[in-house]
Amino acid sequence: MKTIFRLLRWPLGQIVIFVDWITRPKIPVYAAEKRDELDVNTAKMKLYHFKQCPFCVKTRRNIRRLGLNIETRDARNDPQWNSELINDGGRYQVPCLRIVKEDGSMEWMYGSKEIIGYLDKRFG
Ligand SMILES: N[C@@H](CCC(=O)N[C@@H](CS)C(=O)NCC(=O)O)C(=O)O
Repeated sequence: MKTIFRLLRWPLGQIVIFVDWITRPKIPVYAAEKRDELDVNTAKMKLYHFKQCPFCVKTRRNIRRLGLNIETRDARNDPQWNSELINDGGRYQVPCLRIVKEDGSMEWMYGSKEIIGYLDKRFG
């Protein structure tokens, strides 16, 4: 059973990516001033993710819908992001949003629901 799931995981993940691609939300266009303000704020955020993870797809779609530029970091394939997520974040789970706060401290926010709720509240 485990082997079947492993074999199906990749094609299913590709289907998720394809469906996401054909139904992508439109990126809103902001006035230059608002765009700059958003970019300054989101420069302090990084999204640790897996390309095929459905929770990450959901989170990335929300980021796109809000028109945010948040750097994504592939925590499955890139050893640096993988190790940062585990050692600094504390858990090997994606999506995870790393936020640099006003005082310079770092928050590692786990869970698609929490991340989407936070971004909606802050930028929606
Ligand atoms: N409740 C979490 C679930 C996240 C989750 O299950 N992520 C999976 C990938 S789809 C994960 O991080 N798995 C770790 C692993 O593969 O070891 C959310 O909504 O973000």
